Amino acid sequence: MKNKLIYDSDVIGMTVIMVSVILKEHLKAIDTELASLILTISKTAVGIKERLPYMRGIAETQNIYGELQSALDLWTDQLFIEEFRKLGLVNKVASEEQKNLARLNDNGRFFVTSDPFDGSSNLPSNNLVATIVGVYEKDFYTEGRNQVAALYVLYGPVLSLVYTVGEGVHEFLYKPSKKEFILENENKRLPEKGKLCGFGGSRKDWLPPFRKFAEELEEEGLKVRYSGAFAADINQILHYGGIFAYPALKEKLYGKGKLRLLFEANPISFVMEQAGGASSNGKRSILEVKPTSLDQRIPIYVGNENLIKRLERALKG
Ligand code: AFP
Repeated sequence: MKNKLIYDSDVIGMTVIMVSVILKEHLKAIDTELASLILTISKTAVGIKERLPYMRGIAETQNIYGELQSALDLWTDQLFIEEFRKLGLVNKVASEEQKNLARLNDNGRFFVTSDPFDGSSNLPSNNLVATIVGVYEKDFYTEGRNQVAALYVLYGPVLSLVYTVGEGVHEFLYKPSKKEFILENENKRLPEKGKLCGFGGSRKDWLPPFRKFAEELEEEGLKVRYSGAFAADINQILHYGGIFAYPALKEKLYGKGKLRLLFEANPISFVMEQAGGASSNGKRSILEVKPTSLDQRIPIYVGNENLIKRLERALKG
């Protein structure tokens, strides 16, 4: 029983002995500066979760994509940037909510991409929201494969954090009584057989090959679940297997896809590939695409490898 902690020991009078690993301990296995960065994000997320109920308004400003921002989009963005500044390890931050890069420390080692508040249109209906972060060294203008870490936080019924540093995917749940993120799943893998599918956009705007593919999956019994927050949709694919897509739509809408390569697609694809899944822009892995601009959008398909391969064949025609 050495190194094992007693955890939740008073369940109906029984003593339950479980290994309880906190995030800080788990991060001891990785580079110390990267560990500090991930810990900073986790602590900031706890503060955000606490403030969520009080900050649900619209800010009446627009982000770089012309979308109306919520108060939380702006506040979380500023908060993460401030915390990164204090940490001193971050060189620049590229954020979905900022027109320009935030230049924090010329000597900082990390280049951070952030969608600080993913799924803000879920606020009025009280559905899930999230934070998505990608971490690079040297530059943002490189393939997603070169990320040194990626993670997302879900502000769900339980605050959760899923991270990878390129050696598997680990999921933590926040336990308020302990004020700690506790390891829930180490080296989490997608289940071999996928159960779910979730597709963004409207069926009428999908291109015919994708529409046919989606209908085939539904006929084969994959259940449709779509939340409107990318990280939340991905988390259910991580747990139940299947495929998520925000496909290319008819040209006038999102011919080049809706989701953002740097802020959303790259970090999530890194996590999914590390969990044994695959990602694609319809032709090749998202992680092989070199960005040409910070605000680049991309069609995205992620999930079980067999489904992604099949999708690529279906789109080829
Ligand atoms: P917001 O953060 O602006 O709500 O956008 C969320 C998002 O980028 C992504 O998280 C969702 O998968 C997708 O947009 C939802 O788009 P639809 O509203 O078209 O379903």
